[in-house]
Amino acid sequence: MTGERTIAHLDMDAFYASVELRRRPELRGKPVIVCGSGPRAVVTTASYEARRLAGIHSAMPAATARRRLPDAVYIKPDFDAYREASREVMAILRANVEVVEVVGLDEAYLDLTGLYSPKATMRRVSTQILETTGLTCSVGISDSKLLAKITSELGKPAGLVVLRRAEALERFASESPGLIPGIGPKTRARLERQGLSTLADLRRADVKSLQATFGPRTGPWLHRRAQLLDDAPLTVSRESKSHSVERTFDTDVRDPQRLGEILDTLSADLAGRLQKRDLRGKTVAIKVRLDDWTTLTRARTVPVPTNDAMAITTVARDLLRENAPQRPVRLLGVRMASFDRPGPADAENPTPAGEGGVDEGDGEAEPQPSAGPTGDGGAGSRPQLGLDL
Ligand code: DCP
Ligand code: MG
Repeated sequence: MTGERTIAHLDMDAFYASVELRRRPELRGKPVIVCGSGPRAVVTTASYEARRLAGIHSAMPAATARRRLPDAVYIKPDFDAYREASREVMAILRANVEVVEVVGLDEAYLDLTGLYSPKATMRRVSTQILETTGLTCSVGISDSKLLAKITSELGKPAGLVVLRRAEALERFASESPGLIPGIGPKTRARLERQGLSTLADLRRADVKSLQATFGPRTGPWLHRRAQLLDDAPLTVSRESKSHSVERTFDTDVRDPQRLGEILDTLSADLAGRLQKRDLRGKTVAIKVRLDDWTTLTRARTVPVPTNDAMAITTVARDLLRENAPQRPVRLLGVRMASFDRPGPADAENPTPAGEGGVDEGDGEAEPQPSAGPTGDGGAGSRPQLGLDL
């Protein structure tokens, strides 16, 4: 990538909680916590009031939240509502900006390179989101995905911050390296043991010694990240490249025959969508998430592009048979990719990136057991090993 880029990162504020408040405005101003009720439930979202009052945050055990803040309003997650709200938001982004990378349900990167006023564009987008959906978001504008993501945090909630790399280097010099998405507590601790406790320290560190300590990929990656350099391109959302349908069950399903029938239904649904768009694909994939959250995706390519329900479910059933789940299944999905012509960028079917991906299994709408840094652009520029993501 050459030349200066302008990238925005947009992240919805307290997303699930805000969607809940939209339909229950009488709760505004109260601490609101969205979480399940089971013994292992975690907080998915805490409203800013709950964060301020008691430091409640995503991924905290729900039991801890209830102990700290028994009088808060506790709401069970309603993923359909969050998906619907996400769809509205992402449609607005796509209507305003050509290159949009959706990450999960509540984040996106936008390429604003060459626009006359990136800030004015993003102000317009945020206003439109607020007017159309009643939800607020925060936006960071900078030179890369990495910096845009860090910058969007600075103005939360409802902020719009522009921060270019030169300023960022100064501003964050004495911050912990943990500020960088992808540098988790374990890496931070290792860095500290090397005497590298700030970004400035890390910036001055010799790349060879980082390499010796962290390995041939992670060492140079850390060195580059410390300079706040990142040239990862935007990955335009997958929905134009593939279509998928998936279903999370109310209770986990074990019976192979029942799973087969569900695949029939999902395949028929998918075929209908493809037919409506006159799309035929060659790669059929299934996604299986087990009750312990392990997620498996398997794909198979057929010789002739198809959008026929029978043809799809035959492949899907084969894939399931060959990869028979060893535990109860909580989610099943079917996906079609490798179309015979490029699909239209499709704001009607914004299966969020990462949801139902053929080759990835996170970025989900449902709470993750452990909340790692999200939206870092995935594989792009990040080493796969050595970091506690
Ligand atoms: N989420 C989740 N489990 C987590 C983290 C997040 O289910 N461990 C869900 C709920 C959040 C949504 O993803 O509402 C977006 O995550 P963010 O990290 O962007 O958090 P919020 O949007 O809630 O708050 P913020 O205003 O800090 O962005
Ligand atoms: Mg958010």
